[in-house]
Amino acid sequence: LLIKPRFLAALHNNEIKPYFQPVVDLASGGIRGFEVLLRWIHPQKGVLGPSEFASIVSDPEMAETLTRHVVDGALTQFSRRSSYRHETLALNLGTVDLIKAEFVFDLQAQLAAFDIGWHQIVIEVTENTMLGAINGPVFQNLKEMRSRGAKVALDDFGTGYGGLAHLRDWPVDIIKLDRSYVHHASRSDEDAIFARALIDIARTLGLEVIAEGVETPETAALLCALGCRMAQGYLFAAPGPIETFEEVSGLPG
Ligand code: G
Ligand code: G
Ligand code: NA
Ligand code: MN
Repeated sequence: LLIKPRFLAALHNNEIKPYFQPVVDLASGGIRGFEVLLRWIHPQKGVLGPSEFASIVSDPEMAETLTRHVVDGALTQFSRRSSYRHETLALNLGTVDLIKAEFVFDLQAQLAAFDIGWHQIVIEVTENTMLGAINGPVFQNLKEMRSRGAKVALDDFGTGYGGLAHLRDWPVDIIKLDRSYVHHASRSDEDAIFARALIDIARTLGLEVIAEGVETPETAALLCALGCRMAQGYLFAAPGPIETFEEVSGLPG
């Protein structure tokens, strides 16, 4: 009950920040873009992720303020990079964000203010968001953003129900291979079968694949061999303030 006023104070005190994690080309190790991850830099508890204040993230009233703050901060910081025009920016959005009729209109204004193109934007949604969205306003907004050049990524692919069956009909361009499959993949041939199958399905459907949670060079090499081109993970960089990545040019890969 006390979390809302505490959270509003945190917003006011600038404790709520966008962190960034590089999305890397597995073959070259170069940065292709960033995923924005919400963080609460709590003065007592340290750096908190959204799962530690999930009730706020999914609250319709709070989400509006929060998303505006995080997206605005992310676009501001991203657009200060000298190389930003050649990079993508992935935003995690929930049903509460995407269901608003004016969502695309608002984001259009924010992008224009920072001279960022729709083709640079990736909208990350979960299977649950998609399952609840079929042919409703969330679908309409995703389709509208795709028609303007944005891409839609299905997050945590392989962990939900029904994702596989619906994949062909959903307005999706990218699947993000969940890190549970990625971690297992380098342990044994048997475990790699699932990663291989999911990558093959995605490629057959003409979708890009981004592997999440790549922590070792062995995993990176295996994913590359399986035909996955892009990845994120601690091997390359943990999420952090965007200044962290200003000088990075030769990541391992
Ligand atoms: O940051 P962490 O690795 O704990 O992320 C947990 C999940 O929270 C991620 O899967 C991501 O999809 C989601 N998430 C991160 N930032 C945001 C945000 O700004 N808004 C929403 N709705 N979800 C987010
Ligand atoms: O829900 P989503 O998949 O968008 O969230 C990504 C989460 O995964 C973030 O909270 C981020 O901190 C975490 N993460 C990013 N890279 C790695 C990694 O290499 N290993 C692990 N275990 N977690 C990671
Ligand atoms: Na995500
Ligand atoms: Mn994910």
